[in-house]
Amino acid sequence: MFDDLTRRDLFRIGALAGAAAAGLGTIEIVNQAVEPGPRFTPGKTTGAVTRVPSMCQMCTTACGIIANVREGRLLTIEGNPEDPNSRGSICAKGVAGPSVLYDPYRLLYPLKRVGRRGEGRWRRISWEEAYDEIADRLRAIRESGHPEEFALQQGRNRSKDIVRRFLNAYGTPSHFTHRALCSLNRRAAILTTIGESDWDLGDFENSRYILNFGCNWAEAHQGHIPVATRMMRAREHNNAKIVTLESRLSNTAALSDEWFCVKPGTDGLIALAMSNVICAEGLWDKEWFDTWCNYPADKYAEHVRSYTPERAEAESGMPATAIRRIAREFAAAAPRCTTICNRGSHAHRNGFYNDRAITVLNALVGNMGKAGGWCWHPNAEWDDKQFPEPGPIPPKPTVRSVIADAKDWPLANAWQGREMKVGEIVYLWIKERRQRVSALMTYNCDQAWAWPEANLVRDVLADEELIPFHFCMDVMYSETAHLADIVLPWTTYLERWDIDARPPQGLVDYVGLRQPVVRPLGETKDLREVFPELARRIGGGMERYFPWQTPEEYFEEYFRAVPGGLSHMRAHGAWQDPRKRPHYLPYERRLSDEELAGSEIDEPTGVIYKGTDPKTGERQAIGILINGIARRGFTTPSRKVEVSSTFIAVKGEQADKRIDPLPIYDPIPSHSRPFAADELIMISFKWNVHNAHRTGQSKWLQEIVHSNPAWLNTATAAQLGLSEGDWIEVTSFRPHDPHVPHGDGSELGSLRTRVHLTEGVHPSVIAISHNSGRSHGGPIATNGRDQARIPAYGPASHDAKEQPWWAGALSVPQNDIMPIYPDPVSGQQAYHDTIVRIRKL
Ligand SMILES: Nc1nc2c(c(=O)[nH]1)N[C@H]1C(S)=C(S)[C@@H](COP(=O)(O)OP(=O)(O)OC[C@H]3O[C@@H](n4cnc5c(=O)[nH]c(N)nc54)[C@H](O)[C@@H]3O)O[C@H]1N2
Ligand SMILES: Nc1nc2c(c(=O)[nH]1)N[C@H]1C(S)=C(S)[C@@H](COP(=O)(O)OP(=O)(O)OC[C@H]3O[C@@H](n4cnc5c(=O)[nH]c(N)nc54)[C@H](O)[C@@H]3O)O[C@H]1N2
Ligand code: SF4
Ligand SMILES: [Mo]
Repeated sequence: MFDDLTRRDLFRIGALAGAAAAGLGTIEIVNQAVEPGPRFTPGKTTGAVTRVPSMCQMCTTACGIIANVREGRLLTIEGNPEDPNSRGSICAKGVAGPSVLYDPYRLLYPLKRVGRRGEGRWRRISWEEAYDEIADRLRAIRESGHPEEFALQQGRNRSKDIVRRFLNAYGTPSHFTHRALCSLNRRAAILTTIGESDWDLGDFENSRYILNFGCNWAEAHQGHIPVATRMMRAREHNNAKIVTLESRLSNTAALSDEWFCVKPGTDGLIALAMSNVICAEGLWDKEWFDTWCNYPADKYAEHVRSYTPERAEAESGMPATAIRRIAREFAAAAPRCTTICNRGSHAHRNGFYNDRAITVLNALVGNMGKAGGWCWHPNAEWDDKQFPEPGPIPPKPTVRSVIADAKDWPLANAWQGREMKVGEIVYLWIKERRQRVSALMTYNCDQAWAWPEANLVRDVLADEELIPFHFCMDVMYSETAHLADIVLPWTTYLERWDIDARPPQGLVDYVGLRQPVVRPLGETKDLREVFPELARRIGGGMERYFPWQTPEEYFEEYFRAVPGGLSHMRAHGAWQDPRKRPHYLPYERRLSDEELAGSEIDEPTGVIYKGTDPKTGERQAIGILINGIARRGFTTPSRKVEVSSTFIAVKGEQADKRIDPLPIYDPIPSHSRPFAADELIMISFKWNVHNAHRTGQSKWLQEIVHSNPAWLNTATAAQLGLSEGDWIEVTSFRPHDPHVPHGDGSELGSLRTRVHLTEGVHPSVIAISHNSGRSHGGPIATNGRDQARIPAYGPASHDAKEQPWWAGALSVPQNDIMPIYPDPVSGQQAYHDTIVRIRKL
């Protein structure tokens, strides 16, 4: 069943799985994107419609959009062809922006709680009153000499400059992020291996072979539309083959030429087995590996010898014959072949090693930095040297934060300036009183629903002793807002300003502008207004870092380097420097005489040093001598691809943990024993039409997907006597793992749900999507459950009395039974490793 399936088979199974409906949406959008649309005329008005370019933020991909606005009202949203990343395409979520902007259950006015925290009783207050109370609280904490006791919890924030500025000006390092819940392992693996970037950008459009380890690019991925459109072009123009390893028949699997249904947590083993085949059969680019890697190819061949395809088959379920065949095909397409991976491979207890193994698979075939190969760009956003943040810049805080430092995880904060933070332990550690939090601001985040052990998060947020003051800024009422003392109504992405850009799929960086396309509704405000005002009221010198009167003034300065400045950006939405070239083969660049002047060469290694690193005070490497030529090399300590990393081994020793310097397969302890018949591995996934909390209140998107039954394999269901739609109880367990907090194997919790039977999921897996189970936010988000009338809802909510037609549809909060489960090396939350037992009800 899970052997080599053809694409036709997959579409058939897709239809059986019921996944094809959403897949059709994806296919249409992708095809539509193949040819970019005509250049639009900036600011041109057709009839009474004005076209305003901006950037989407329905997910973090930040595609360029054009808003069609008539008489101050947003009508429709389409793609901006001038955005070099998304090139005129957007997805269903992007199109649904108006349903969020005009959601009747949006928060339009500030609120203060009356009664107990979490009781849900609110009084509408003025901004003046909100500012006064917040500023008084924050001033008192700052003046007490413990600024770290003010913490900010954020999620997928795209206004980093203003957040950083405020926290630094205040002097608090207690900045809690979502990074460890999201992409930490992938980033840590890439930084360890190539140094220069924490994000790989396969050159898909020019590729001939794409090997996908657990990335759902047709529905999710941080580069969703830019990646998906390039994949489809590669297929059309280069006859590229796409092979996907997935534990579930995602729409990406359905769009691939071949899909292999793998057991969770085994992608790294498969990559090592493929490496074994490539080495053993001499399919490698040995010369490239020996030139550019810090570990000899022959020794690597020895290292991977025990990872045989047969062993990988036994653990992953992917047939050894297929592992051999795919490895050969991948190597034959080199250098125009690349891997892609994401949370499917890395959001695991062993995810750091998995992604290291996948990354090094590319080095073996010598495709790194080459056209059609595995590429990257040093700027994951805009070029901050070309676009420096307008001064005055506040210094970094000098006090420490126990929680933000998270020293138990050696790689969490290993890279200066790229602090990963271990977000999933924050509320546990607050509960354990490892650090006092006197005031918490929640911004752009619904941690009470999106974080593992969401029950624990809610308990801690509700406890006024643990967190004496909590204010939350959000567009919509959320599970987290429900547990605040003050709620501030935030503008949507369609009413606010940002400088933004994402890792450039075309390998040339660019810069974009998010600008208000309509006036903010009600009394909503953005941080760019709120933080300067709070800084002025808190005083004590903070205010001097906010000299601008308006965001326009600030962005005039930020976009100075664009010819035409802010007005160009307002008219076009994006800009790319025409002098810049794609970041191919950066390591081969010859160092100039000027660069070499005053440098010294370390004879045994060939590393070229010049001056000292201002941050570390150590000698600064600038290049490497390769066959007598001084080249730039990789920006790792050895200036080569670090197949073996001393850096991580040392980091491990410092934290009393062993980290293997080489990519290895580290079996997940709780998966390595025989399972009882009712035991399964619970995984999570995302739908193309949802972006967690952000889209939960979009009527247009909820109409399409508003439920999350548990996917179960038909064969597994037959063994357990389950039929389609049956109710089950799912009980989860913490891992049996001394490296995990409270890793004693104990029971965590249960939820009741119904099963959806499909052949499109691994037999040992139960898959539940993260789009449902909301308990607050009005009837659209909660399938009719929440009828509370919050005094901050707009007048339109009074007309929205009718229930949505899907009221009562099944909707379960997966994170209530998801254990806190950090990868012991990095701190990445393992979202796909939980052992559960199921019982028919
Ligand atoms: N079970 C499970 N849990 C997961 C995941 C999973 O796959 N499964 N994924 C994890 C991942 S990868 C991440 S990054 C985190 C993300 O977790 P969050 O960062 O909490 O997720 P978001 O849905 O982006 O919601 C953030 C907040 O943004 C607000 N928001 C800001 N601006 C706007 C706007 O303009 N419009 C709208 N509609 N809302 C806005 C929303 O109201 C919301 O409160 O969740 C993690 N949690
Ligand atoms: N529509 C939509 N798009 C989004 C987001 C969203 O919420 N919705 N969120 C954005 C964010 S913040 C992120 S981090 C990205 C995440 O983007 P992705 O990582 O691409 O998406 P996920 O759904 O988190 O996980 C990918 C897939 O891994 C599969 N999987 C689980 N375990 C394994 C395994 O062991 N091996 C393999 N091969 N597959 C496995 C799951 O079935 C799932 O489909 O998406 C971004 N884009
Ligand atoms: S991929 Fe994300 S940023 Fe792009 S249009 Fe869709 S929701 Fe918006
Ligand atoms: Mo994420």
